[in-house]
Parts: sequence; structure tokens; C-alpha cells
Amino acid sequence: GAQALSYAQRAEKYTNPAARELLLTMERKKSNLSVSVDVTKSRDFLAIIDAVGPYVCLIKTHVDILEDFDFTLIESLQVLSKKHDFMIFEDRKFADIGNTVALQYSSGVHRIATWSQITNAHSVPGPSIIAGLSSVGLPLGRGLLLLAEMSTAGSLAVGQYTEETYQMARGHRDFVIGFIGQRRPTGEGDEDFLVLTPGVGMDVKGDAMGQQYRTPREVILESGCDVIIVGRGIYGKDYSLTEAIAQQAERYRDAGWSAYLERCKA
Ligand code: 6AU
Repeated sequence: GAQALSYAQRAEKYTNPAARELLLTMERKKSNLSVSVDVTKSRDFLAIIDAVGPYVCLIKTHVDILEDFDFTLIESLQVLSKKHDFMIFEDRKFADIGNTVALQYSSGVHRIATWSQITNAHSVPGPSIIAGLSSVGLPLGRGLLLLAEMSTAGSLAVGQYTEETYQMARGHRDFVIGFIGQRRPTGEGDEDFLVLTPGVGMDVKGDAMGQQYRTPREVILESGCDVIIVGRGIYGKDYSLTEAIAQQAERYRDAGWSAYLERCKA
């Protein structure tokens, strides 16, 4: 299956430009780390990204939590993405009818489709959500991840729901490049999906609100996932400690990459 191949070999199998670029960036930077920058002030947002930039393949954003958002922030983010060679993933978790998600993706204050190479969606509405989002994203060369599983305790995205999410993706390989999930899809065979995995932490097992953490080794080596998504485990609570933040990013980058090298040997 896909997990035996290198990221670079897998890039060849994709026609979607966002998937190809992500895999090639991972190989070039020797990083399967995505940092999730969940802070409310633009100043902290850009400082964290500049600190972790050298160690990541992908920056994950929640731009709707920034209290001082304006579109010039996107230009600053794009400058950092060129400086450090990473891609951008707005974690919007679309979940509505096709017509509504197409508007949410293209328009509003954030105009996500114009700058975010990758975004994600819940599969709960059924295939119409892919039709809606792809009408906007496919012409722009964007890629979509479906939420097949969640990292939280008591998640309802299990069993049949997860299996049917895989099936939805199989019908739209041009735009759906993979999943947010905790393991590789069952029955993957020769097909190749990217699996990006949140709920990663090396020092604690979870938070007070149901988040659950596994280590990079468990995620990449044991569960065969492709990208570790790490937020608070890297930047903690004091966003001014940019040197410590950079060191944590390096630590997670090393842990994720050595688990991947071990997987390639197996
Ligand atoms: O490392 P953390 O716990 O500070 O942050 C994890 C990040 C957050 C969540 O919104 C997101 O990952 N996330 C997702 C995504 C990426 O879609 C799905 C999920 O199941 N769990 C999860 O934590 O920004």
C-alpha cells in the first residue's frame, strides 16, 4: 500500500496540484509536520508562523478566530509561505449544503478559496458538499480533505460513518485528496489518499475539553498516517517565547520524520 512508498514516489500518483505540491514539499523539507496556529491576535499568529516555518510542510489556520483579521494578513501569510517554503491549509470544516459551502468558500470576509491550497469538510451532508466545494476549488487547483474520524473522546465519526466517508472520497479523486483521520483507510489497496492527523502531543495525553493526544510515532509508524498536526504542544501558552517554540517545532519535526523513515524501511 501507499505507506510503503516515499512521499516523493507518491507525488507522481496524484493529478491534484495541491496534493502533489504537499508531498513534494514534505520530501524537500524533510518534514511531515503541520503546525496548527490557533491564536486570536495577528501579531502572535505571524510570530509563531515565522518561528516554526523552517520545520513545517504545512501551516494550518483557523482565520475565523483572529479578532483583528483583515485581508493584508493573508498577504503576510503568503510572504512567510514563500520565505519558509510551506503550504497553507484553512481548517474551515465546512458542513452545509452545496450552495452554501460554495459561498462560504469563495466569499465573505475571508475568501478562503483564493489563498488556501487545502481545506476540509465534514461528510455529514453527503456528496453534495463535494460538488459545492469543487465548483469553486477545482478550477483553482485546490484540494479537499474529508473528516473521516475525529480526535475527540466520544466522536460519532466512527464505523459505518467513516467507511462511507472513504466511499464519498473515492467518487471524487480529482478534488478529494485525502482525510483528516486517525489511521489509513481500510481497503485502500493500490489507491492513495493523504491522511492528516490531529490530536498529536508528546508531553500530555489530552486537554480538559475532550481532546486526545497520541505521539508522532504512534500516528506515523503504527497507524500509517502521513502528516502530524500539532497546535498547543508546540506553542504552549506564552506566544512570546519564539525560540522555545522553534525548538519544540524542531523536536516534533524530528520525531515525525524519523517515524516516517522507520516506516519506509519496514
Ligand atoms: O494540537 P491542538 O490540540 O492544540 O490542536 C489541534 C487542531 C485544532 C483542531 O481544530 C484540529 O486540530 N482538529 C481537527 C482538524 C484538523 O480538522 C480534527 C480533529 O479531529 N481534531 C482536531 O484537533 O486546530
